[in-house]
Amino acid sequence: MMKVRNRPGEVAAIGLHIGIVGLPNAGKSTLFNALTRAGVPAEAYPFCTIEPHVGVVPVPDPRLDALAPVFRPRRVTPATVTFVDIAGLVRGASQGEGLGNQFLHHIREADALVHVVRCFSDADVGHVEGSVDPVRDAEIVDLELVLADLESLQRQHERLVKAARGGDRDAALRARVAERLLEALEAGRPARSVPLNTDEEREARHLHLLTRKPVLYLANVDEDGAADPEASPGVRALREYARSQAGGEGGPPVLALSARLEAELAELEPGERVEFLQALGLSEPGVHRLLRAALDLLGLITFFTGNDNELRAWTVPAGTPAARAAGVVHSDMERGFVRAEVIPWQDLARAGSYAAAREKGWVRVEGREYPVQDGDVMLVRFTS
Ligand SMILES: Nc1nc2c(ncn2[C@@H]2O[C@H](COP(=O)(O)OP(=O)(O)OP(=O)(O)O)[C@@H](O)[C@H]2O)c(=O)[nH]1
Ligand SMILES: [Mg+2]
Repeated sequence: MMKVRNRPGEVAAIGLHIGIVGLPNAGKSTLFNALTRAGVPAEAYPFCTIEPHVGVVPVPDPRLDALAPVFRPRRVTPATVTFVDIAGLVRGASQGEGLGNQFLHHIREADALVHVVRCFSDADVGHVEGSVDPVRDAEIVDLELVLADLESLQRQHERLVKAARGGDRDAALRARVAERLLEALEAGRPARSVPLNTDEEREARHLHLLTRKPVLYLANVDEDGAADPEASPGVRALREYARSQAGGEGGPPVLALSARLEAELAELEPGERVEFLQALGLSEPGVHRLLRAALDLLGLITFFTGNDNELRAWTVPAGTPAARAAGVVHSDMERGFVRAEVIPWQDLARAGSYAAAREKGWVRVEGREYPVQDGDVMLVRFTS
């Protein structure tokens, strides 16, 4: 599977890969279905999902609609996010309880995690812990991830110390980073809570820790609470819990939606969907918010390329220089990069055509080091 390297210095590939985690019956498969409409069975019994299901989801982007009349392209290609629906995890998963080991294997490959937390109350849907308590549930899953990292990092640390004694300088730095991360994990805190500089971060990346991956808590609320999820005490408690992980300020984002409602919405025709949303007092499907939040979570921005054949959205880490961004489109474009002609999407949409935009002086010429901005439309001049 293609991976995004979430750093300006590294090559970004096309899709990013998000693992959906949470307790059994939290609504992971239901959310996955809403995202992908793949029709994965979502049943009211635990461990319905045994093999991970992978779905590539286009990111709806109104900016593409605004740009389409400029290019009148044969096809429009949105950015995509790949979701992986994973079997539920229970207490003791890090020790191999439930489907623990398989579960952990699948999330090691993810670039980020969406942690689904049950906030809905439904007597027909069983709860492995016997009651609905979002913060307790989130803590169970988070603790299993910390324990899994602890075990893996202790093993890696031993090896690194040996290698460092043998004179391996890189191993020595990595071992020092591992020690700082171990300290946090031993205190029950996720590895992401440890601030690292760029060099240390590179070393940490090689340790493949689950709790160093960016995470978003997805509060799965009751259908009738979907219009005003902030009113739900569970959602408020979950926000408090997320904030507390960063010492009261910031912390992982929390997003609320009703997975079941979203899955129902996904079944409707576009026209019906708009009516249904209006009737519910919602301006857009919650999964659209989730997709945008997923891009944010990985620090990704979107830029556009267009001609009469294809109008396309691309995602790269914020701060990516123009030449490297061009390389995401085609490696020849990076190798032979001469310059980029850049215009913000609103300006191009307003001008109506490249020619008109050029006449107005709205198209800028940028060099290889120009950091691409979210919403830029880029025309790359290159020699092949
Ligand atoms: N009332 C209500 N029920 C929901 C909601 N989301 C999911 N459910 C129900 O909860 C049950 C379990 O949902 P799944 O999506 O299969 O849960 P899961 O997290 O994938 O579970 P495992 O695969 O066993 O880990 C199903 O019967 C869903 O219909 C919701 O927002 N409201
Ligand atoms: Mg499932």
